[in-house]
Amino acid sequence: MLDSIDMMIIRGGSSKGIFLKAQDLPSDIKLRDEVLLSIVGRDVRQIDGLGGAHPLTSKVGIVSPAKNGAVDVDYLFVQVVVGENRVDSTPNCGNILAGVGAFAIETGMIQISSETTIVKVNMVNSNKICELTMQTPNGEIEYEGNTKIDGVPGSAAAVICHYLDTAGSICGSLFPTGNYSDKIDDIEVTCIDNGMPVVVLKAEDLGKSGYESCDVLSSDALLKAKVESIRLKAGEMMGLGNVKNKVIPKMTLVAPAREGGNICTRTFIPHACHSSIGVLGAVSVATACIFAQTIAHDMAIVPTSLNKQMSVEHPSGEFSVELRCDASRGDLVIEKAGLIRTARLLSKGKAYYPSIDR
Ligand code: NQM
Repeated sequence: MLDSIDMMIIRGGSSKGIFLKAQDLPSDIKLRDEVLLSIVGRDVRQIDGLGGAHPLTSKVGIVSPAKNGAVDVDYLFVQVVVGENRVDSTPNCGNILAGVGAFAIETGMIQISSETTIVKVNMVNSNKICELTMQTPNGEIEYEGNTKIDGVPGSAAAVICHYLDTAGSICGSLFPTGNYSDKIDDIEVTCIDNGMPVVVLKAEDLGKSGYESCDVLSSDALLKAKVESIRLKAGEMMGLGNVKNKVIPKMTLVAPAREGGNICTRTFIPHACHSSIGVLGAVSVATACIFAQTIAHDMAIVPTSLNKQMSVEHPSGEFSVELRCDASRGDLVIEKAGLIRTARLLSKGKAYYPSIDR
């Protein structure tokens, strides 16, 4: 017998996810994860589920009215790990987050206020806050618009995202190993967490230019083995424990920008190469660039002003991040990260899945 659950499929930034209300899911986490696996798909093709058989289309956003009155909604991100019949809810996802405002408004959790509506989101994975400004003219959410983002065809209405205080989101501190750089497997790396735990490495240290296509990098077994060996050690050093079955830290190879940006990237998430770069991944890499002692700083172009506009080049274009910094207390502190995404409702209805004993 099949059970069913209300759901929406929403493109958030350059990812696509299934959005569910927390109240419709079992409160027991093991049961909840079984339901998610049955909805999204357990095998490598996700043939018996709604997922797209790729890390960027195998995602779930679970949303509920906020427990804490200072924000509007709580959002838990769950990555369904393609082909491994398991989920990982340790990382956050800034792309799926861009769809949370639409889901909250579409479900009536949030009322539209004026031409624009601000939705304050508590990101449950990291317990950090992001303010989303949604375009809501004429009393309804506007999906169409002129904003283009790399990795998504066409244009759509902007979702303006302001992340507050993301340093140490999962690892507890911005530089979780206590160092600006570390040597792992004889390679200098910077381990950072400004919203997403990321290990930054120079592409040249791995024998790469950093400008290779995603397909070339994803099919380079030797490179992937080297990167994974560093990742497993970095995970322990970043306080994440054994990360073999986790999708964090992400691994970003950097090289000097060559398309007018500030830094060029190729990111493994963590085993496949990302066709662009994740939102919070980009925030973390841009942050690594601005600290003088990291391995990325010398090859990056870093604005001198405290409002730093950083264009992070990636395999399908660039990702612009604005880092608002404060240096008044000596050390550089990043107060806010601003960026623009778009989102679109793709489908509304019910997902069906084989009954799971509650
Ligand atoms: O870093 C991909 C994506 C992401 C996550 C990943 C993301 C983020 O492109 O905030 O958005 O790193 O697995 O959606």
